[in-house]
Amino acid sequence: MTRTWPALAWLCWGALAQAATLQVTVRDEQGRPLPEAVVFLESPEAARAAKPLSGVEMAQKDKTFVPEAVVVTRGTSVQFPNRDTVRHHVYSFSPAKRFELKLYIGTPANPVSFDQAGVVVLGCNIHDEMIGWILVVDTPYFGRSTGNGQVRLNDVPEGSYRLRVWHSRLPVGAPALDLPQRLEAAGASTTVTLRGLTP
Ligand SMILES: [Cu+2]
Repeated sequence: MTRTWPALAWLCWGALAQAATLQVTVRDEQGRPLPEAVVFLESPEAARAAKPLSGVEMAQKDKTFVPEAVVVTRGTSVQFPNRDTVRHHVYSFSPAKRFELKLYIGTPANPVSFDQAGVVVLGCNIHDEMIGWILVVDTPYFGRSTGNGQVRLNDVPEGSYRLRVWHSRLPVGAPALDLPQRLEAAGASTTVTLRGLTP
């Protein structure tokens, strides 16, 4: 009889796990606040809680990707509307997603589905200067740092995570920073430094 208690206690604890807030400050190697860093929390539970996003676009306007970088959850389909009058030919050779959208104007009929977590670097066959990024994450807990280098992740269940930090100025192919992060109900705050950024 008493043997069932630990299991019951575990179930109750799971149901009562409280949502907490993680505050992250991201800095560059010189200690300056780093805007536009993507911060996300990974765990097996987070992967199970992640759902594909809807209505995500990576447009092209004035021969640039707009926005320059997009964060999506695994399984998200992304549209690539061309808002220029010239044709684009968007491709990626990244292991997380290889694809190409051959010369087109307007919006290609089929969105591109991103089913594997990782960094997808986008280019255009016609315009070499065009570069964009799609960061595919396997968690619903992500955010982007503002001008002061800060990110708040709200409503995250307490638990043990891997704190990941990525920026488009990391060298191509470099993995996101990866640190253990414990989150208690009272919340937590931490400061991380991203090294090796390109100018
Ligand atoms: Cu182009």
